[in-house]
Amino acid sequence: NIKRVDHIGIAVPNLDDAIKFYEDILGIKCEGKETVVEQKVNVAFLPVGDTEIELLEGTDENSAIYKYIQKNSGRGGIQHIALNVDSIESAIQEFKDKGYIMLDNTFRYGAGGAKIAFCHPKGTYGTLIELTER
Ligand code: CMX
Repeated sequence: NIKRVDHIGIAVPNLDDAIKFYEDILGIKCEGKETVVEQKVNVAFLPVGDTEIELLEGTDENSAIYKYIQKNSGRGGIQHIALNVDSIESAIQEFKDKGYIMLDNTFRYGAGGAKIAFCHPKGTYGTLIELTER
């Protein structure tokens, strides 16, 4: 029951610098910012068609985003792809039944109040996949 790519999560060292690049060079407007305390991220939303680019800056050194950027020579890059599902609870159960390693056994609330759950990149050919229900 995956309907579309909900968003692409891009880790950046500095949120405002990255927003400036997307707005001034690519002409994609930032339509909001939010801090998600539980995920230790500052997020900027840049809608493109029926999907969104999500720029992510870590709020401290324990943030998954901060670690990801450290591993990528300080530059950042695509950190995750989020897929939109009808029911996150049934999607989590279905993935687990099929033997996938879920990082979240129950959903959490992420940016924009969406219900989210992550699949470990080891079981997904190297891409961190986020399931999202809006
Ligand atoms: N995409 C693909 N592979 C990744 C990855 C990513 N984003 N992050 C880490 N990995 C790989 C590492 O390269 C490593 O591979 P090797 O063992 O082959 O070297 C492996 O996964 C384990 O990495 P690690 O450094 O030991 O583990 P981390 O402590 O960095 O944790 C992960 C990795 C995915 C478990 C962690 O980032 C996580 O729990 N992510 C889910 C939450 C999250 O990403 N939140 C930020 C976004 C929040 C939001 O969108 O609101």
